[in-house]
Amino acid sequence: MPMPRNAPSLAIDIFCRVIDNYGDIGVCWRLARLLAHEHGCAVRLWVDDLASFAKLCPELDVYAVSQMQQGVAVILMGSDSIKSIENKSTLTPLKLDVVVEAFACKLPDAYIAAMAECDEPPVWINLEYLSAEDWVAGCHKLPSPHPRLPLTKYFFFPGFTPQTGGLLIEPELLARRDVFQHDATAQEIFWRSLGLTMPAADTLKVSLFAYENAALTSLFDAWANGTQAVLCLVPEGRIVPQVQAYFAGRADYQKGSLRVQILPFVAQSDYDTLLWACDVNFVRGEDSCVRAQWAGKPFVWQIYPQHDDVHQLKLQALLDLYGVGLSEDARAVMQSLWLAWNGQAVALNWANLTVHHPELLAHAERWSQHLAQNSLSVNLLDFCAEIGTIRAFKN
Ligand code: TRH
Repeated sequence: MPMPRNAPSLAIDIFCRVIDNYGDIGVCWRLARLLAHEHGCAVRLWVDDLASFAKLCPELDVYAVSQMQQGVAVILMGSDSIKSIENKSTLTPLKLDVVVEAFACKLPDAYIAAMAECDEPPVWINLEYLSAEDWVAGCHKLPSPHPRLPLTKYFFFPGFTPQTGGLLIEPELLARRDVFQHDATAQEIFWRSLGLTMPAADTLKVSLFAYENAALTSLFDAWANGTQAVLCLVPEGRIVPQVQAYFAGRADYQKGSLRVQILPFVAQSDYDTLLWACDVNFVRGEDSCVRAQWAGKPFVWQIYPQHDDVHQLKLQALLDLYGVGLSEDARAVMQSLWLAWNGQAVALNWANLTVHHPELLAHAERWSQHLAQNSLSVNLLDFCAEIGTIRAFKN
């Protein structure tokens, strides 16, 4: 476990309610570790679903009401912990500096009341979902005064431009990625850990983390019928039944040029290596989408579907931003592949991606370097300092 760079300076509570899948806890767990390890904060992560959390952090004790994990205090948000908040014994001794309410998950009423009674109430942040849409810059850092109590909540928006809160990134992440990508021995060890030998240099290696997807058959057909060998690695999850149906009982999961391997879901800190090792990554939701961008490889995003198709606007917004600097042809390839993978009536043309892969690869690397200038954890602590109600600040 990395050690904090300095002694703890800020006490921070993060609240997370798991709505669906792993994105909510994925973002909160990553933020919690960053604040603890890199900024020396004393972090408590309050979460209502330890079973989902344990998929990302296998060492977690799913029966413990409170426990330390990797330098973060993890507290189960259940009746017992709420009672202890009502006694105020949990809140006051820590002299909390910052409270992060992730994705408007709604803090317990007793906790809000206790915050209002503090001599110096903590800075209250609502960490929002990630979007590349233009309106985000205008809403980032907006205050929302509490209707009754002397408290103000601030909206904090992650994003891709300097006018937003940036993205979660660990220091040295890109350097570690580069070392791995230039180290054949480390790569061999990685492939062996999956029970595979290192694929031949001309094999296209793809990771595919996805929800159910109607375009899967076209994609697999394109790979199976193509001339290039494709090794597709599918982390355990919602798309697996479709993969099994595609191979219709063939245990070897091979068809033409395509070979598929299902992988066990790994700890969050290990998922990056899979993305670094592949030539193209299919990702979903929010956090895996960001990690694919740090991998510096071409990626295809399956966005979390929302009602009224509002997610399609978010999808297009990232496509527009990401596409700046690409040739028109390469941009069109990305556009059609992403739209086809997200249920729009567009033909899925894989061959075009292969043609433009070198350009897309160089672009992905540049994009990762560009985004890395804007760290969410640094921005978040700077913002708390700006508000000026806290006593000690980041390192
Ligand atoms: O699981 P998701 O689909 O989560 C979604 C989105 O976050 C969406 O925005 C949100 O509204 C919805 O949930 C409720 O996708 P996401 O965000 O990529 O989260 C997956 C997490 O799982 C991420 O932190 C990476 C991690 N992961 C592992 O730890 N190990 C693995 O093997 C894999 C494949 C992923």
